[in-house]
Amino acid sequence: MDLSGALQRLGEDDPNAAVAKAKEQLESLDSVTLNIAVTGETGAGKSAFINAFRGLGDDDDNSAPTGITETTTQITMYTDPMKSNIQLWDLPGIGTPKFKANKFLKEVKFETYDLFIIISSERFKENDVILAKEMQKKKKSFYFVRTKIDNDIRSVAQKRNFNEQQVLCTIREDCNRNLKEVGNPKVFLISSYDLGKYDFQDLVETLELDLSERKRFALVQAVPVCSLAMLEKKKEYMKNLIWLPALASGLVALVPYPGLSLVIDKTVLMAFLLRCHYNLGLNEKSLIKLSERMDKPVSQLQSAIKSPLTLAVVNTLATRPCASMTTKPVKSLDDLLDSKFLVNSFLNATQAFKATYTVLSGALNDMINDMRQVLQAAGVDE
Ligand SMILES: Nc1nc2c(ncn2[C@@H]2O[C@H](COP(=O)(O)OP(=O)(O)O)[C@@H](O)[C@H]2O)c(=O)[nH]1
Ligand SMILES: [Mg+2]
Repeated sequence: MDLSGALQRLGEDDPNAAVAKAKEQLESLDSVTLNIAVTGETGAGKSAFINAFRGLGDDDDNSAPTGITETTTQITMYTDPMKSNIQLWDLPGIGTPKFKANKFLKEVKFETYDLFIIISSERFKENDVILAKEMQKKKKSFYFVRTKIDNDIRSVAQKRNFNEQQVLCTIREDCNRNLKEVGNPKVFLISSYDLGKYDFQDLVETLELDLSERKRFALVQAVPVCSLAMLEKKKEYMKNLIWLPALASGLVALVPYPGLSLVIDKTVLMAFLLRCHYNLGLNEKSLIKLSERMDKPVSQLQSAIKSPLTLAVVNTLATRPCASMTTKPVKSLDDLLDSKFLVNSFLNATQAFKATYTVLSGALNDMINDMRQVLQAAGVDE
């Protein structure tokens, strides 16, 4: 995209106004909230699903307590400290004494949520059907998730003639049989302990289609990078965003004083790169989670990060130096960006936009490639 394309996209002729608008849009990305309600019987796997969605394990700080004896009787909201605009609500099941079926939706204030996820670890029951029908009446979006699929697979994996696809197909049919009254909805098969497998990607893609553009972005930004396919999805979203920081960083550039050449506002670029790095799961905390989940040393994952740019970003944020970085000095992000812009000032806004856009595209590609290597080093998708 070039400058005129970016201006067109914003619907703004005046470059100065466009820069301000681009900044505003960048900031507003995080102001849209997405409220996801998760309900189902006690023990169905609601809390584990919420933790997985937030990229947490069940034993992490701030994770939702899980376990057979851990009955959710209160509505609890969970969020990610870095993405607090995504709110996951752990709702008690419809059948618990506190929430009678017919009053359930009213009592949980159903208008609060963008969508409901109805979870079961077995067949869907009468309560699930009653709830879904109530939501249909109220034109509320809901999705059925059949969880703990890993258990189902494990229990039959030793059998002769084991065929995973066939097992999944049988579970799906079994679920559908009980949901006929709701009009044969799609059932998503999931393991909260391995979102990279089964239907999690499909669930995210289905939610995407049903959400508004801004909520869709919030969703994709929030989900953990659990597979190469999810990484590709995130890449598309981030790529489509580059024109915004490229434009917004021109604040200084586009209000030149006579005799003063144009400069680029690096703080905007850095903020964008840090956002990408976090969304792609390259941050320290995500890498540690991934290493635990895949049972690989975190140093092995960290040493898969090779590009100077990603290393600079990681280093800017790291609370302690990474093993892979102790051997060679890492350039600071600031210096690195300076070296990417061969000239520090530009004669016109079109040039400045083009240069910034190119630098950001390259940086995003570097980070994507690094994360791909990290996933491979972790053994994801094998
Ligand atoms: N194997 C496996 N166990 C799960 C999964 N989801 C939940 N569990 C287990 O099922 C039990 C109940 O889960 P929990 O999330 O506490 O259910 P909740 O009462 O609906 O919140 C816990 O012991 C979890 O560890 C899953 O996807 N796979
Ligand atoms: Mg629970």
